[in-house]
Amino acid sequence: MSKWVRAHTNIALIKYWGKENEALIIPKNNSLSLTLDAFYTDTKVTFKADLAADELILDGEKQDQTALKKVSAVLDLIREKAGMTEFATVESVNYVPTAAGLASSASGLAALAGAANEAAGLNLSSEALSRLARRGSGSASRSIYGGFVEWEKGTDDQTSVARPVDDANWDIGMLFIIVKDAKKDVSSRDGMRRTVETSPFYDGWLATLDRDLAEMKAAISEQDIDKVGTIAERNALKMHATTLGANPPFTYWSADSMVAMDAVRTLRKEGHSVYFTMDAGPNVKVICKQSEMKTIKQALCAYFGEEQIISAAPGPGIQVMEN
Ligand code: 2P0
Repeated sequence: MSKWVRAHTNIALIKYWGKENEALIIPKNNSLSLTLDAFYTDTKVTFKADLAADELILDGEKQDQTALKKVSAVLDLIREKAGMTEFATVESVNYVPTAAGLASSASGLAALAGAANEAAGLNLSSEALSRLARRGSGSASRSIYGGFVEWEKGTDDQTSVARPVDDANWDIGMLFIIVKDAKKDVSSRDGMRRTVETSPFYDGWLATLDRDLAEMKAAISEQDIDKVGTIAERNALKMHATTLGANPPFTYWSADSMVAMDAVRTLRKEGHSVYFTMDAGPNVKVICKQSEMKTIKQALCAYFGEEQIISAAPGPGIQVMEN
């Protein structure tokens, strides 16, 4: 039966950057993220006998073929499993502050996997949903679960799957700094491919990941925000360094990203537990204690407008909505 399914976004503390297998979206490395409550996507899938192709209606507007590509990749797998041939209407609503410029593929494709499962009546396990979401967008595999989640790279379609690590029910949260000059010249899909193929720094990145991951898991089990933040920050900087070595080189940073990173360093010198991470865009995410979030946000208002800073707490895994 068609039902609305909600999935929240996640931000990686150990980044996914590069694919071992492009067709199956099997990554080069394990990644580890925190699911957050501030941004989410609601999606409903309806299979219809009279459709000649899948259609995606996002925030009330019908999307073009490019946007449909990832969606149909997931729907094709569902049709195959269910032995169905009908195309589907996918209705999706993104709950992301307007013009935030935040990627919604993680929450979007996770919600789609859940909604397609409901519509086809497949009753798939969370693990199967994570695998399915992965085939739409790698980071979506992690948004099936709440709290801290690890996506194990695996070696094939079956073993490349995310699993919950910790419910994050402790004093940790994230502030999103939405920088004004948001631009995205290079999609994450193209960016990671170019980096794997051409950056001499890519092997260096891969070489240090086992250590970062092991230390991150230990820090999470100790609920030590300073260790979590230190490892996340250095991991993000290494990921972004690989893009500078690519040919042609590129960066996701803008001048405002550097202002934000510097502000975080200044606050840290003043004694706060604050650390940053960044993804395939210029926005900066600040890891801090939930109990200190108001103070940190206020301090960041010296550099950015209040409307540019959004607070987030750890969020839940996917949910089937009752109406
Ligand atoms: C992450 N990113 O771990 C990393 C960090 C961006 C930087 O996952 O090609 O949209 O669909 O698998 O999942 C963004 O990449 O890429 C991403 P595809 P995806 O969150």
